[in-house]
Amino acid sequence: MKHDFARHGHSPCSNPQVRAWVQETAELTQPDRIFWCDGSDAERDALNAEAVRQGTLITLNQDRLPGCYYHRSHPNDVARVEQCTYICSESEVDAGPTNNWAEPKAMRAKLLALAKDSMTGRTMFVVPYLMGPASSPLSKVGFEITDSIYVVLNMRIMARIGKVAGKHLGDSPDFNRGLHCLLDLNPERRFICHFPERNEIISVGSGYGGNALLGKKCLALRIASVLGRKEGWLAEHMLILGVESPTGEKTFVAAAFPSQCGKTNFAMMVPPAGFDGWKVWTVGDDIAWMKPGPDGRLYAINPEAGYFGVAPGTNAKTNPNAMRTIQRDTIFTNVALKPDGTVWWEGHDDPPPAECLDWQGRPWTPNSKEKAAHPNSRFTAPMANNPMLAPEADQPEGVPIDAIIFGGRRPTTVPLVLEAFNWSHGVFLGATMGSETTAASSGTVGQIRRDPMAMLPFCGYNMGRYFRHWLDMRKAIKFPPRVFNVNWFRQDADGQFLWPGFGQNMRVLQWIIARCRGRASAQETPLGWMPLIEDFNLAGLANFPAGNLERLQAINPDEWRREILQQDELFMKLYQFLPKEMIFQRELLVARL
Ligand code: SAT
Ligand code: MN
Repeated sequence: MKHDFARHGHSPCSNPQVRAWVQETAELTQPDRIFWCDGSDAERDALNAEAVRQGTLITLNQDRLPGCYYHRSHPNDVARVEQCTYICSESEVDAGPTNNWAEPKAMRAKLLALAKDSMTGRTMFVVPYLMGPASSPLSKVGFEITDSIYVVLNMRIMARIGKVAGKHLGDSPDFNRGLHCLLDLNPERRFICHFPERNEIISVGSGYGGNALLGKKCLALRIASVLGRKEGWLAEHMLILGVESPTGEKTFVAAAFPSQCGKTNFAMMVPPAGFDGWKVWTVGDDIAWMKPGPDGRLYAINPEAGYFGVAPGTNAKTNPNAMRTIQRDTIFTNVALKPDGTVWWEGHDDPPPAECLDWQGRPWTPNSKEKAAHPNSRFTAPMANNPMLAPEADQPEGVPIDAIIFGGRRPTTVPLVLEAFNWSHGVFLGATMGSETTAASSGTVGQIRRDPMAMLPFCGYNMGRYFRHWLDMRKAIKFPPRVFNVNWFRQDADGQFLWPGFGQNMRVLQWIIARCRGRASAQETPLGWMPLIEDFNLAGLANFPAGNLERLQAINPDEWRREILQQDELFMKLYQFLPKEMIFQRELLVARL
Protein backbone atom coordinates (compact mmCIF):
# COMPACT_ATOMS: atom_id res chain seq x y z
CA MET A 1 0.00 0.00 0.00
CA LYS A 2 1.30 3.43 -0.89
CA HIS A 3 0.77 6.41 1.33
CA ASP A 4 0.77 9.92 0.05
CA PHE A 5 2.84 11.95 2.50
CA ALA A 6 1.23 15.18 1.37
CA ARG A 7 -2.30 13.94 1.95
CA HIS A 8 -1.62 12.08 5.14
CA GLY A 9 -1.98 13.31 8.68
CA HIS A 10 -4.82 15.77 8.59
CA SER A 11 -6.93 14.76 11.54
CA PRO A 12 -6.41 17.46 14.14
CA CYS A 13 -7.02 16.82 17.78
CA SER A 14 -10.40 18.12 18.93
CA ASN A 15 -9.16 19.72 22.18
CA PRO A 16 -9.98 23.42 21.74
CA GLN A 17 -6.88 24.69 23.61
CA VAL A 18 -4.60 22.50 21.51
CA ARG A 19 -6.24 23.67 18.29
CA ALA A 20 -6.01 27.31 19.25
CA TRP A 21 -2.33 27.01 20.17
CA VAL A 22 -1.47 25.13 16.96
CA GLN A 23 -3.33 27.76 14.94
CA GLU A 24 -1.48 30.55 16.73
CA THR A 25 1.87 28.84 16.21
CA ALA A 26 1.14 28.28 12.52
CA GLU A 27 0.34 31.96 12.12
CA LEU A 28 3.66 32.77 13.73
CA THR A 29 5.87 30.26 11.93
CA GLN A 30 4.05 30.28 8.55
CA PRO A 31 4.56 26.66 7.47
CA ASP A 32 3.43 25.51 4.04
CA ARG A 33 1.64 22.56 5.59
CA ILE A 34 0.49 21.26 8.97
CA PHE A 35 0.87 17.54 9.59
CA TRP A 36 -0.94 16.10 12.62
CA CYS A 37 0.67 12.85 13.70
CA ASP A 38 -1.63 9.95 14.55
CA GLY A 39 1.04 7.44 15.54
CA SER A 40 -0.04 4.77 13.04
CA ASP A 41 2.32 2.38 11.25
CA ALA A 42 1.13 3.70 7.90
CA GLU A 43 2.17 7.16 9.01
CA ARG A 44 5.57 5.89 10.10
CA ASP A 45 6.15 4.36 6.66
CA ALA A 46 5.12 7.58 4.92
CA LEU A 47 7.36 9.69 7.16
CA ASN A 48 10.34 7.37 6.70
CA ALA A 49 9.89 7.49 2.92
CA GLU A 50 9.72 11.27 2.99
CA ALA A 51 12.77 11.56 5.28
CA VAL A 52 14.75 9.35 2.89
CA ARG A 53 13.56 11.39 -0.09
CA GLN A 54 14.79 14.58 1.63
CA GLY A 55 18.12 12.99 2.57
CA THR A 56 17.46 13.33 6.32
CA LEU A 57 17.56 9.55 6.69
CA ILE A 58 19.50 6.90 4.81
CA THR A 59 17.85 3.50 4.49
CA LEU A 60 20.03 0.82 6.06
CA ASN A 61 20.37 -2.77 4.79
CA GLN A 62 16.79 -3.97 5.23
CA ASP A 63 17.74 -7.67 5.18
CA ARG A 64 20.18 -7.25 8.04
CA LEU A 65 18.51 -4.33 9.87
CA PRO A 66 14.81 -4.31 8.98
CA GLY A 67 13.08 -0.99 9.64
CA CYS A 68 16.40 0.69 10.51
CA TYR A 69 17.59 4.09 9.28
CA TYR A 70 20.70 6.20 9.54
CA HIS A 71 21.03 9.89 10.29
CA ARG A 72 23.90 12.35 10.52
CA SER A 73 23.34 15.48 12.52
CA HIS A 74 25.05 18.76 11.80
CA PRO A 75 28.66 18.46 13.08
CA ASN A 76 28.08 21.43 15.40
CA ASP A 77 24.95 19.81 16.83
CA VAL A 78 25.89 16.51 18.46
CA ALA A 79 25.11 16.84 22.20
CA ARG A 80 23.07 18.69 24.74
CA VAL A 81 24.13 22.30 25.24
CA GLU A 82 23.82 23.28 28.89
CA GLN A 83 25.15 26.79 28.30
CA CYS A 84 22.16 27.42 25.98
CA THR A 85 19.60 25.82 28.32
CA TYR A 86 17.46 28.17 30.42
CA ILE A 87 14.84 27.93 33.13
CA CYS A 88 12.63 30.96 32.56
CA SER A 89 10.71 31.04 35.81
CA GLU A 90 9.02 34.29 36.84
CA SER A 91 11.56 34.77 39.61
CA GLU A 92 15.29 34.08 39.33
CA VAL A 93 15.41 32.49 42.79
CA ASP A 94 13.05 29.77 41.55
CA ALA A 95 15.59 28.67 38.94
CA GLY A 96 18.32 28.68 41.58
CA PRO A 97 22.08 29.07 41.37
CA THR A 98 22.68 25.93 39.29
CA ASN A 99 20.48 26.87 36.32
CA ASN A 100 20.76 29.56 33.67
CA TRP A 101 17.86 31.88 34.18
CA ALA A 102 16.30 34.35 31.79
CA GLU A 103 13.42 36.71 32.38
CA PRO A 104 10.48 34.88 30.80
CA LYS A 105 8.79 37.75 28.96
CA ALA A 106 11.96 38.97 27.29
CA MET A 107 13.15 35.45 26.46
CA ARG A 108 9.76 34.47 25.00
CA ALA A 109 9.74 37.58 22.86
CA LYS A 110 13.24 36.81 21.62
CA LEU A 111 12.36 33.18 20.83
CA LEU A 112 9.10 34.04 19.10
CA ALA A 113 10.95 36.59 16.98
CA LEU A 114 13.36 33.83 15.96
CA ALA A 115 10.47 31.44 15.28
CA LYS A 116 8.59 33.99 13.19
CA ASP A 117 8.21 32.80 9.58
CA SER A 118 10.81 30.11 10.29
CA MET A 119 8.70 27.33 8.76
CA THR A 120 8.01 29.01 5.44
CA GLY A 121 8.38 26.40 2.73
CA ARG A 122 8.41 23.67 5.35
CA THR A 123 6.05 21.27 7.08
CA MET A 124 4.96 21.90 10.63
CA PHE A 125 4.44 18.63 12.45
CA VAL A 126 2.15 18.41 15.45
CA VAL A 127 3.10 15.47 17.66
CA PRO A 128 0.64 14.60 20.44
CA TYR A 129 2.49 12.44 22.95
CA LEU A 130 1.94 10.72 26.25
CA MET A 131 4.75 10.32 28.79
CA GLY A 132 3.92 7.20 30.77
CA PRO A 133 1.61 4.21 30.30
CA ALA A 134 -1.88 4.73 28.88
CA SER A 135 -4.43 5.43 31.61
CA SER A 136 -1.78 5.86 34.31
CA PRO A 137 -2.59 8.61 36.80
CA LEU A 138 1.14 9.44 36.72
CA SER A 139 1.27 10.00 32.95
CA LYS A 140 1.42 13.46 31.36
CA VAL A 141 0.45 14.76 27.93
CA GLY A 142 2.58 16.98 25.76
CA PHE A 143 2.30 18.37 22.26
CA GLU A 144 5.44 19.03 20.30
CA ILE A 145 5.26 21.29 17.28
CA THR A 146 8.39 20.79 15.21
CA ASP A 147 9.71 21.36 11.70
CA SER A 148 12.08 18.38 11.97
CA ILE A 149 10.91 15.10 10.49
CA TYR A 150 13.84 13.42 12.30
CA VAL A 151 12.44 14.67 15.62
CA VAL A 152 9.01 13.28 14.75
CA LEU A 153 10.47 9.87 13.91
CA ASN A 154 12.49 9.82 17.14
CA MET A 155 9.52 10.96 19.23
CA ARG A 156 7.52 8.07 17.71
CA ILE A 157 10.00 5.68 19.30
CA MET A 158 10.68 7.52 22.55
CA ALA A 159 7.08 8.28 23.55
CA ARG A 160 3.59 6.95 23.04
CA ILE A 161 2.38 9.27 20.32
CA GLY A 162 -0.83 10.04 18.47
CA LYS A 163 -4.37 9.11 19.46
CA VAL A 164 -3.39 7.68 22.85
CA ALA A 165 -2.30 11.17 23.95
CA GLY A 166 -5.42 12.94 22.71
CA LYS A 167 -7.52 10.34 24.48
CA HIS A 168 -5.63 10.80 27.75
CA LEU A 169 -6.01 14.57 27.53
CA GLY A 170 -9.67 14.79 26.56
CA ASP A 171 -10.83 18.39 26.82
CA SER A 172 -8.42 19.27 29.63
CA PRO A 173 -6.18 22.32 29.21
CA ASP A 174 -3.48 20.50 31.19
CA PHE A 175 -0.80 19.67 28.61
CA ASN A 176 2.74 20.74 27.88
CA ARG A 177 3.23 23.07 24.94
CA GLY A 178 6.50 22.39 23.15
CA LEU A 179 7.67 24.41 20.18
CA HIS A 180 10.77 23.25 18.34
CA CYS A 181 12.25 25.10 15.36
CA LEU A 182 15.44 24.01 13.64
CA LEU A 183 16.16 27.49 12.25
CA ASP A 184 19.59 27.37 10.57
CA LEU A 185 21.33 25.31 13.29
CA ASN A 186 23.54 28.26 14.09
CA PRO A 187 24.95 27.73 17.63
CA GLU A 188 24.58 31.50 18.18
CA ARG A 189 20.84 31.10 17.83
CA ARG A 190 20.46 27.93 19.92
CA PHE A 191 18.22 28.18 22.98
CA ILE A 192 16.50 25.44 24.98
CA CYS A 193 14.05 27.29 27.21
CA HIS A 194 11.61 26.13 29.84
CA PHE A 195 8.72 28.18 31.18
CA PRO A 196 7.62 26.17 34.23
CA GLU A 197 4.70 28.42 35.19
CA ARG A 198 3.27 28.09 31.66
CA ASN A 199 4.12 24.39 31.30
CA GLU A 200 5.83 25.41 28.08
CA ILE A 201 9.07 24.62 26.26
CA ILE A 202 10.58 26.50 23.33
CA SER A 203 13.68 25.03 21.72
CA VAL A 204 15.35 26.57 18.70
CA GLY A 205 18.49 26.00 16.69
CA SER A 206 19.29 22.36 17.51
CA GLY A 207 17.97 19.09 16.10
CA TYR A 208 19.77 16.79 18.50
CA GLY A 209 18.53 14.41 21.20
CA GLY A 210 17.82 16.04 24.52
CA ASN A 211 17.71 19.50 22.90
CA ALA A 212 14.99 18.61 20.44
CA LEU A 213 13.01 15.58 21.64
CA LEU A 214 11.04 17.73 24.04
CA GLY A 215 9.35 14.86 25.87
CA LYS A 216 12.66 13.63 27.23
CA LYS A 217 14.89 15.91 29.31
CA CYS A 218 12.79 19.07 28.83
CA LEU A 219 9.37 17.75 29.85
CA ALA A 220 10.09 14.47 31.66
CA LEU A 221 12.80 16.02 33.85
CA ARG A 222 12.97 19.82 33.90
CA ILE A 223 9.25 20.61 33.73
CA ALA A 224 8.19 17.39 35.50
CA SER A 225 10.51 18.07 38.46
CA VAL A 226 8.61 21.33 39.01
CA LEU A 227 5.25 19.55 38.68
CA GLY A 228 6.46 16.79 41.01
CA ARG A 229 7.37 19.26 43.73
CA LYS A 230 3.96 20.88 43.43
CA GLU A 231 2.05 17.60 43.28
CA GLY A 232 4.06 15.46 45.71
CA TRP A 233 6.13 13.16 43.51
CA LEU A 234 9.65 12.86 42.10
CA ALA A 235 10.83 13.17 38.50
CA GLU A 236 14.29 11.62 38.41
CA HIS A 237 17.16 10.86 36.04
CA MET A 238 16.95 7.18 36.94
CA LEU A 239 16.76 3.81 35.26
CA ILE A 240 14.31 1.28 36.68
CA LEU A 241 15.01 -2.44 36.71
CA GLY A 242 13.46 -5.51 38.27
CA VAL A 243 15.59 -8.34 39.65
CA GLU A 244 13.93 -11.75 39.69
CA SER A 245 15.45 -14.36 41.97
CA PRO A 246 15.44 -18.11 41.20
CA THR A 247 12.37 -18.42 43.44
CA GLY A 248 10.50 -15.85 41.35
CA GLU A 249 10.73 -13.02 43.89
CA LYS A 250 10.94 -9.64 42.13
CA THR A 251 12.63 -6.56 43.53
CA PHE A 252 12.51 -3.23 41.71
CA VAL A 253 15.37 -0.78 41.88
CA ALA A 254 15.72 2.81 40.62
CA ALA A 255 19.22 4.13 39.96
CA ALA A 256 20.60 7.57 39.15
CA PHE A 257 23.83 7.97 37.18
CA PRO A 258 24.94 10.97 35.12
CA SER A 259 24.74 10.67 31.31
CA GLN A 260 27.17 8.13 29.83
CA CYS A 261 27.87 6.24 33.05
CA GLY A 262 26.21 3.11 31.70
CA LYS A 263 22.59 3.54 32.79
CA THR A 264 21.37 1.73 29.69
CA ASN A 265 23.85 -1.12 30.23
CA PHE A 266 22.85 -1.46 33.88
CA ALA A 267 19.13 -1.32 33.07
CA MET A 268 19.52 -4.14 30.51
CA MET A 269 22.04 -6.19 32.46
CA VAL A 270 22.36 -9.94 31.96
CA PRO A 271 23.36 -11.84 35.11
CA PRO A 272 26.75 -13.53 34.69
CA ALA A 273 27.63 -17.24 34.80
CA GLY A 274 26.88 -18.67 38.21
CA PHE A 275 23.62 -16.73 38.60
CA ASP A 276 21.38 -19.47 37.27
CA GLY A 277 17.73 -18.61 37.56
CA TRP A 278 18.35 -14.90 38.18
CA LYS A 279 16.83 -12.47 35.71
CA VAL A 280 17.06 -8.71 35.28
CA TRP A 281 14.04 -7.04 33.68
CA THR A 282 14.13 -3.50 32.28
CA VAL A 283 11.40 -1.02 33.14
CA GLY A 284 13.29 2.07 31.93
CA ASP A 285 16.83 3.20 31.14
CA ASP A 286 16.83 6.96 31.76
CA ILE A 287 13.89 8.52 33.59
CA ALA A 288 11.69 7.55 36.53
CA TRP A 289 8.57 9.26 37.84
CA MET A 290 7.95 8.11 41.39
CA LYS A 291 4.97 8.65 43.65
CA PRO A 292 3.87 7.12 46.93
CA GLY A 293 1.16 4.50 46.37
CA PRO A 294 -1.89 3.70 48.50
CA ASP A 295 0.02 0.89 50.26
CA GLY A 296 2.71 3.31 51.52
CA ARG A 297 5.42 2.18 49.11
CA LEU A 298 7.07 4.31 46.46
CA TYR A 299 5.86 3.46 42.93
CA ALA A 300 7.73 4.27 39.71
CA ILE A 301 6.82 4.50 36.05
CA ASN A 302 9.10 4.95 33.08
CA PRO A 303 7.56 7.86 31.18
CA GLU A 304 9.39 6.88 27.98
CA ALA A 305 8.72 4.17 25.41
CA GLY A 306 12.17 3.76 23.89
CA TYR A 307 15.89 4.00 24.49
CA PHE A 308 18.11 6.82 23.25
CA GLY A 309 21.32 4.98 24.06
CA VAL A 310 25.00 5.70 23.50
CA ALA A 311 26.27 3.49 20.66
CA PRO A 312 30.07 3.41 21.22
CA GLY A 313 31.03 0.63 23.59
CA THR A 314 27.74 -1.21 23.07
CA ASN A 315 28.41 -4.82 22.12
CA ALA A 316 27.38 -8.40 22.87
CA LYS A 317 29.56 -8.40 25.99
CA THR A 318 28.64 -5.01 27.49
CA ASN A 319 24.95 -5.13 26.60
CA PRO A 320 23.65 -8.18 24.73
CA ASN A 321 20.01 -7.15 25.21
CA ALA A 322 20.67 -3.75 23.64
CA MET A 323 22.33 -5.47 20.67
CA ARG A 324 19.16 -7.54 20.20
CA THR A 325 16.96 -4.47 20.69
CA ILE A 326 18.65 -2.48 17.92
CA GLN A 327 18.36 -5.14 15.22
CA ARG A 328 15.16 -3.59 13.89
CA ASP A 329 13.06 -0.41 13.80
CA THR A 330 15.99 1.64 15.09
CA ILE A 331 17.38 5.04 14.08
CA PHE A 332 21.18 5.28 14.29
CA THR A 333 22.59 8.79 14.63
CA ASN A 334 26.24 9.79 14.05
CA VAL A 335 27.62 6.25 14.00
CA ALA A 336 29.75 4.97 11.07
CA LEU A 337 28.10 3.64 7.91
CA LYS A 338 29.53 0.51 6.29
CA PRO A 339 29.44 -0.16 2.52
CA ASP A 340 26.98 -3.04 3.07
CA GLY A 341 24.41 -0.67 4.60
CA THR A 342 25.03 -1.73 8.19
CA VAL A 343 26.52 0.35 10.98
CA TRP A 344 29.64 0.32 13.15
CA TRP A 345 31.11 2.17 16.12
CA GLU A 346 34.16 2.00 18.35
CA GLY A 347 33.64 -0.94 20.70
CA HIS A 348 31.35 -2.82 18.28
CA ASP A 349 31.56 -6.64 18.19
CA ASP A 350 32.70 -6.55 14.57
CA PRO A 351 36.30 -5.55 13.89
CA PRO A 352 36.85 -2.09 12.40
CA PRO A 353 35.68 -2.18 8.76
CA ALA A 354 38.41 -1.94 6.11
CA GLU A 355 36.55 1.10 4.86
CA CYS A 356 33.41 2.99 5.79
CA LEU A 357 32.01 6.49 6.08
CA ASP A 358 32.50 8.22 9.41
CA TRP A 359 29.81 10.09 11.30
CA GLN A 360 30.38 13.14 9.11
CA GLY A 361 30.19 11.12 5.88
CA ARG A 362 33.93 11.20 5.23
CA PRO A 363 35.81 8.08 4.05
CA TRP A 364 37.30 6.30 7.06
CA THR A 365 39.77 3.40 7.39
CA PRO A 366 41.34 1.82 10.47
CA ASN A 367 44.35 4.08 9.82
CA SER A 368 42.26 7.24 10.22
CA LYS A 369 43.22 9.37 13.19
CA GLU A 370 39.69 10.36 14.16
CA LYS A 371 36.96 8.14 15.48
CA ALA A 372 34.53 6.65 12.97
CA ALA A 373 31.52 7.17 15.23
CA HIS A 374 30.99 10.29 17.31
CA PRO A 375 31.57 9.48 21.02
CA ASN A 376 27.99 10.64 21.70
CA SER A 377 26.49 8.78 18.73
CA ARG A 378 23.20 7.15 19.58
CA PHE A 379 20.59 4.54 18.77
CA THR A 380 16.89 5.26 19.15
CA ALA A 381 15.08 1.96 19.65
CA PRO A 382 11.60 0.96 20.84
CA MET A 383 11.62 -0.61 24.29
CA ALA A 384 9.21 -3.24 22.94
CA ASN A 385 12.23 -4.75 21.11
CA ASN A 386 14.00 -5.48 24.39
CA PRO A 387 13.77 -9.23 25.05
CA MET A 388 13.91 -8.45 28.79
CA LEU A 389 11.35 -5.66 28.84
CA ALA A 390 9.59 -5.99 32.20
CA PRO A 391 5.97 -7.08 31.74
CA GLU A 392 5.18 -4.43 34.38
CA ALA A 393 6.56 -1.58 32.22
CA ASP A 394 3.07 -0.77 30.94
CA GLN A 395 1.36 -1.09 34.31
CA PRO A 396 -0.56 2.13 35.04
CA GLU A 397 0.31 1.99 38.76
CA GLY A 398 4.03 1.49 38.09
CA VAL A 399 6.33 -0.78 40.08
CA PRO A 400 7.14 -0.64 43.82
CA ILE A 401 10.72 0.54 44.42
CA ASP A 402 12.70 -1.16 47.21
CA ALA A 403 16.11 0.39 46.55
CA ILE A 404 17.38 3.69 45.20
CA ILE A 405 20.95 3.71 43.93
CA PHE A 406 23.15 6.74 43.34
CA GLY A 407 26.30 6.30 41.31
CA GLY A 408 28.93 8.20 39.41
CA ARG A 409 32.11 7.74 37.48
CA ARG A 410 34.78 8.09 40.17
CA PRO A 411 38.34 6.88 39.52
CA THR A 412 39.19 7.29 43.22
CA THR A 413 37.68 7.95 46.66
CA VAL A 414 34.21 6.39 46.36
CA PRO A 415 33.76 2.70 47.31
CA LEU A 416 32.09 0.05 45.15
CA VAL A 417 28.97 -0.08 47.30
CA LEU A 418 27.58 1.23 50.56
CA GLU A 419 24.17 1.74 52.09
CA ALA A 420 22.92 4.97 53.65
CA PHE A 421 22.18 5.00 57.39
CA ASN A 422 18.71 6.43 56.78
CA TRP A 423 16.66 8.50 54.30
CA SER A 424 18.30 11.87 55.16
CA HIS A 425 21.73 10.34 54.81
CA GLY A 426 20.56 8.83 51.50
CA VAL A 427 19.49 12.27 50.29
CA PHE A 428 22.93 13.55 51.33
CA LEU A 429 24.62 10.77 49.33
CA GLY A 430 22.56 11.80 46.29
CA ALA A 431 23.16 15.50 46.89
CA THR A 432 26.94 15.06 47.04
CA MET A 433 27.25 12.81 44.00
CA GLY A 434 30.08 13.62 41.65
CA SER A 435 31.19 12.22 38.34
CA GLU A 436 33.81 12.57 35.67
CA THR A 437 32.44 14.58 32.77
CA THR A 438 31.69 12.75 29.49
CA ALA A 439 30.74 13.48 25.90
CA ALA A 440 26.94 13.55 26.43
CA SER A 441 27.14 17.27 26.99
CA SER A 442 29.51 19.62 25.22
CA GLY A 443 32.39 20.80 27.43
CA THR A 444 35.58 19.43 28.94
CA VAL A 445 35.74 15.65 29.32
CA GLY A 446 37.38 13.96 32.31
CA GLN A 447 36.90 16.38 35.21
CA ILE A 448 34.94 15.62 38.38
CA ARG A 449 31.86 17.71 38.56
CA ARG A 450 29.24 17.68 41.30
CA ASP A 451 26.04 16.29 39.89
CA PRO A 452 23.44 15.90 42.65
CA MET A 453 21.16 12.95 41.95
CA ALA A 454 22.50 13.15 38.34
CA MET A 455 20.03 16.04 38.06
CA LEU A 456 22.36 19.04 37.79
CA PRO A 457 21.49 19.66 34.12
CA PHE A 458 17.88 18.52 34.54
CA CYS A 459 16.39 19.98 37.72
CA GLY A 460 13.90 22.60 36.59
CA TYR A 461 14.01 24.61 39.82
CA ASN A 462 16.20 25.66 42.72
CA MET A 463 18.46 22.73 43.63
CA GLY A 464 18.38 23.59 47.35
CA ARG A 465 14.59 23.34 47.33
CA TYR A 466 14.90 20.12 45.38
CA PHE A 467 16.87 18.60 48.30
CA ARG A 468 14.15 19.88 50.65
CA HIS A 469 11.52 18.19 48.48
CA TRP A 470 13.47 14.90 48.66
CA LEU A 471 13.67 15.19 52.46
CA ASP A 472 9.96 16.03 52.71
CA MET A 473 8.99 13.03 50.57
CA ARG A 474 10.02 10.79 53.46
CA LYS A 475 6.86 11.84 55.32
CA ALA A 476 4.69 10.74 52.41
CA ILE A 477 6.31 7.29 52.06
CA LYS A 478 5.47 4.89 54.85
CA PHE A 479 7.86 2.20 53.60
CA PRO A 480 10.70 4.14 51.99
CA PRO A 481 13.21 2.41 49.71
CA ARG A 482 16.70 1.92 51.12
CA VAL A 483 19.32 4.15 49.55
CA PHE A 484 22.68 2.97 48.22
CA ASN A 485 25.77 4.49 46.66
CA VAL A 486 27.79 2.61 44.01
CA ASN A 487 30.88 3.26 41.91
CA TRP A 488 31.81 0.83 39.13
CA PHE A 489 34.74 2.99 38.01
CA ARG A 490 37.33 2.95 40.82
CA GLN A 491 40.88 2.49 39.52
CA ASP A 492 44.16 1.32 40.94
CA ALA A 493 47.34 3.43 40.89
CA ASP A 494 48.04 2.31 37.29
CA GLY A 495 44.66 3.49 36.06
CA GLN A 496 43.25 -0.05 35.76
CA PHE A 497 39.62 -0.55 36.74
CA LEU A 498 39.39 -2.52 39.97
CA TRP A 499 35.91 -3.83 39.26
CA PRO A 500 34.91 -5.69 36.05
CA GLY A 501 31.51 -3.96 35.86
CA PHE A 502 28.76 -4.78 33.33
CA GLY A 503 27.09 -8.15 34.10
CA GLN A 504 29.28 -8.56 37.20
CA ASN A 505 27.43 -5.61 38.73
CA MET A 506 24.83 -8.30 39.47
CA ARG A 507 26.94 -9.17 42.51
CA VAL A 508 26.43 -5.68 43.91
CA LEU A 509 22.72 -5.84 43.09
CA GLN A 510 22.48 -9.16 44.87
CA TRP A 511 23.86 -7.61 48.07
CA ILE A 512 21.57 -4.60 47.72
CA ILE A 513 18.54 -6.83 47.36
CA ALA A 514 19.59 -9.00 50.27
CA ARG A 515 19.82 -5.82 52.38
CA CYS A 516 16.36 -4.71 51.25
CA ARG A 517 14.98 -8.12 52.18
CA GLY A 518 16.75 -8.09 55.55
CA ARG A 519 18.92 -11.06 54.58
CA ALA A 520 22.43 -9.60 54.61
CA SER A 521 24.39 -8.15 57.46
CA ALA A 522 26.72 -5.20 57.07
CA GLN A 523 29.44 -3.33 58.87
CA GLU A 524 29.16 0.24 59.98
CA THR A 525 31.80 2.53 58.47
CA PRO A 526 32.21 6.33 58.46
CA LEU A 527 30.60 6.42 55.01
CA GLY A 528 27.66 4.08 55.60
CA TRP A 529 26.84 0.36 55.85
CA MET A 530 29.25 -1.74 53.82
CA PRO A 531 29.14 -5.44 52.95
CA LEU A 532 31.21 -7.78 55.08
CA ILE A 533 33.86 -9.18 52.77
CA GLU A 534 32.70 -12.73 53.56
CA ASP A 535 29.10 -11.75 52.75
CA PHE A 536 29.87 -10.47 49.29
CA ASN A 537 29.41 -13.00 46.50
CA LEU A 538 32.64 -13.29 44.50
CA ALA A 539 32.13 -16.98 43.67
CA GLY A 540 33.20 -17.81 40.12
CA LEU A 541 34.52 -14.34 39.38
CA ALA A 542 37.54 -15.16 37.21
CA ASN A 543 40.74 -13.09 37.24
CA PHE A 544 39.74 -11.06 40.24
CA PRO A 545 42.92 -10.49 42.26
CA ALA A 546 42.78 -11.24 45.97
CA GLY A 547 42.48 -8.03 47.93
CA ASN A 548 40.67 -6.14 45.14
CA LEU A 549 37.40 -6.02 47.04
CA GLU A 550 39.23 -4.49 50.01
CA ARG A 551 40.82 -1.96 47.63
CA LEU A 552 37.40 -1.20 46.13
CA GLN A 553 35.91 -0.59 49.55
CA ALA A 554 38.86 1.24 51.07
CA ILE A 555 38.30 4.61 52.72
CA ASN A 556 41.32 6.82 52.17
CA PRO A 557 41.36 9.74 54.67
CA ASP A 558 43.36 12.07 52.37
CA GLU A 559 40.99 11.46 49.48
CA TRP A 560 38.02 12.11 51.76
CA ARG A 561 39.46 15.37 53.05
CA ARG A 562 39.68 16.56 49.45
CA GLU A 563 36.24 15.14 48.66
CA ILE A 564 34.53 17.02 51.48
CA LEU A 565 36.14 20.29 50.40
CA GLN A 566 34.91 19.66 46.86
CA GLN A 567 31.42 18.88 48.10
CA ASP A 568 31.51 22.17 49.96
CA GLU A 569 31.87 24.06 46.69
CA LEU A 570 28.38 23.05 45.62
CA PHE A 571 26.99 23.53 49.11
CA MET A 572 28.43 27.07 49.21
CA LYS A 573 26.76 27.84 45.90
CA LEU A 574 23.42 26.64 47.28
CA TYR A 575 23.98 27.78 50.84
CA GLN A 576 21.04 30.14 51.04
CA PHE A 577 18.61 27.38 50.07
CA LEU A 578 20.34 24.34 51.52
CA PRO A 579 18.21 22.36 54.02
CA LYS A 580 19.95 22.28 57.38
CA GLU A 581 19.76 18.48 57.33
CA MET A 582 22.43 18.57 54.62
CA ILE A 583 24.75 20.60 56.84
CA PHE A 584 24.13 18.16 59.73
CA GLN A 585 24.92 15.22 57.48
CA ARG A 586 28.14 16.89 56.44
CA GLU A 587 29.08 17.52 60.07
CA LEU A 588 28.27 13.92 60.98
CA LEU A 589 30.43 12.65 58.15
CA VAL A 590 33.35 14.81 59.20
CA ALA A 591 32.95 13.62 62.79
CA ARG A 592 32.80 9.95 61.76
CA LEU A 593 35.88 10.29 59.58
O1 SAT B 1 20.12 14.47 26.61
S1 SAT B 1 20.10 13.36 25.67
O2 SAT B 1 18.76 12.86 25.58
O3 SAT B 1 20.57 13.82 24.35
C1 SAT B 1 21.13 12.11 26.20
C2 SAT B 1 21.61 12.24 27.59
O4 SAT B 1 22.39 13.14 27.89
O5 SAT B 1 21.22 11.39 28.43
MN1 MN C 1 20.05 10.66 30.56
